[in-house]
Amino acid sequence: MPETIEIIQNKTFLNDTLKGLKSKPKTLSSKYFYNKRGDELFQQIMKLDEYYLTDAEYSIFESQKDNILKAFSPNGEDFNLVEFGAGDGYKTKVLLQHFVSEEALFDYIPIDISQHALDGLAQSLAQTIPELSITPMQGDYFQVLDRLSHSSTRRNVILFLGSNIGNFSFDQAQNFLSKIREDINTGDQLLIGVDLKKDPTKILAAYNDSKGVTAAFNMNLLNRINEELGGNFNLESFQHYPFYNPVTGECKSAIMSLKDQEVLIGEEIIAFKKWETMQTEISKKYSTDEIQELAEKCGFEVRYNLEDQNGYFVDSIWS
Ligand code: AVJ
Repeated sequence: MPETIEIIQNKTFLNDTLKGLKSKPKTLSSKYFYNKRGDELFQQIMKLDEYYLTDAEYSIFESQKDNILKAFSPNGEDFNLVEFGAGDGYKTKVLLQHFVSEEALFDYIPIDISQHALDGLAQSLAQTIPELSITPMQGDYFQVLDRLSHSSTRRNVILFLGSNIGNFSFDQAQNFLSKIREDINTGDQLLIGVDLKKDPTKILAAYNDSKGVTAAFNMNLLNRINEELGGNFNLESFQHYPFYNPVTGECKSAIMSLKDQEVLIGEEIIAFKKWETMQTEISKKYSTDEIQELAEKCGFEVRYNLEDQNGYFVDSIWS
């Protein structure tokens, strides 16, 4: 990456970080989790027994792939399959493989802010599903969507998987989905993966696994600040602290200070009280009624709710 871009990006990272740490209560943005180490740790999280979300959505795709294709293209119409934040495509491959073997007419358009992630995905798909027509697009979701809705007469089907919607509060989710609604055309559809409210112990375990992978993922933010912003966080005097509120469905990850201390970030000093927290992430869980409410508020109609056999997770198809 050219040096100037790197400096600009670090400037945004620095500004966001200082702004969050000067807020009350302190926050850090989850969007900075995903550097190289963060990507690796997230891959490990998806393989943990306690992190049930990935398996649940995978099994929904395995058992419902035919119904999903029929929902997207009831009479064999061609379509764009647009994925927001495609990542490694582990679950999406189940659908892609099936759609290709059914000779569905579609172009797979993964969108990601990371060109690195897109390159890896395109490469692995070229090997596993060589017949697939794929057009990766790097950039902001809405810019790409806007371009697609205006340039193509094809139906657009948007995938937003893995409970990524959970990183928004209800209001933020409503804003995000309303913006999608404004950008798309009639007949377009959305498939959105949502983690359901369930036994709080089960949810909390998914964000506080026994191997400490999620703790390392969360605390990696402090490493990143140390390395990229000249911080001096001592990781020993902070602790991963997730907590779940069954009323709001919000599982929040935080990092807690274990003593009164001061931390230097570049030229700035940030003071922490013992037991003070920095909220790093929200992973919101929904009931099916709340999914219905969200869809209606954003101008969508819920067509299908596809649940896994344990009732942990739902892939909701909207039009
Ligand atoms: C990728 C945002 C869906 O919130 O469950 C996993 C990220 N954080 N473990 C989630 C995550 C801690 C994950 N999402």
